[in-house]
Amino acid sequence: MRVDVLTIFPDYFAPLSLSLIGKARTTGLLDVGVHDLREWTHDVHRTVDDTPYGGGPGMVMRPEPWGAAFDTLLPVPPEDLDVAPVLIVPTPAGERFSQALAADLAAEQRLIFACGRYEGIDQRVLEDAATRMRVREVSLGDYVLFGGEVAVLVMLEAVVRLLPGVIGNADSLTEESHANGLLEAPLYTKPAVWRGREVPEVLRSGDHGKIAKWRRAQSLLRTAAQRPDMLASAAPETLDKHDVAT
Ligand code: 6GU
Repeated sequence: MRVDVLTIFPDYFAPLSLSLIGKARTTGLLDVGVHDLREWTHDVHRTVDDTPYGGGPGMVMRPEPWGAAFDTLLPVPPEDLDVAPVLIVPTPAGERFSQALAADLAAEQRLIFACGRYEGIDQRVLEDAATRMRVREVSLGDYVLFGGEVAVLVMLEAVVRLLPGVIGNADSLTEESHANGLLEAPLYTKPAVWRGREVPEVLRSGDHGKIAKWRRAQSLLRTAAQRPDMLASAAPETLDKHDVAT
């Protein structure tokens, strides 16, 4: 997968050299380019923002540097939008990011992230980009960040770990929270007793059928306690006959 990030703070992306994302890059599973948007300014102050038309607080990102940057990253407009990159614009005004969206993005060849700062980006940038890319405005949740940079780190981590070959044991991806519409059961490791607290006996029983049932019950209880919204909106097949007490 090829990923380009446009930002006025490239230093935010130093962590992309660490840990498993760094390894995905050195092994060639992931190719990342981080670009300073100010490279596409021409004035002495390298201006990227201006006051909002119609008034209001703060500043808005001017369209010209973005347009020039997209022209550089995508010099030939794709024949077909289906094979065009996906442009992701992090904004609290976007659709909610989710494991399902991460999985969709992990199936793409090329992603471009456009990190807004200040109050946001001139909307014409997104309209113009949509003639050459599949544009998605994406929000992490109902709170406001200074800019899109940290949100891009979050989204990239969720996407990259789904790329084939990045996580050694693919079972990790199917067992985890949000993989199946429920939260994962609690986890335990050695020692069997720690500060007087015992690991649940069933997990040490070696009875894989009992263990699976216990984990399923714990998943349901935890989801009901922490995320009742997930149970309320669960597809019927998320819950099944195994969940009826016997
Ligand atoms: Cl994706 N970007 C910004 N700037 N703020 C946010 C967000 C994204 N998601 C929640 N708040």
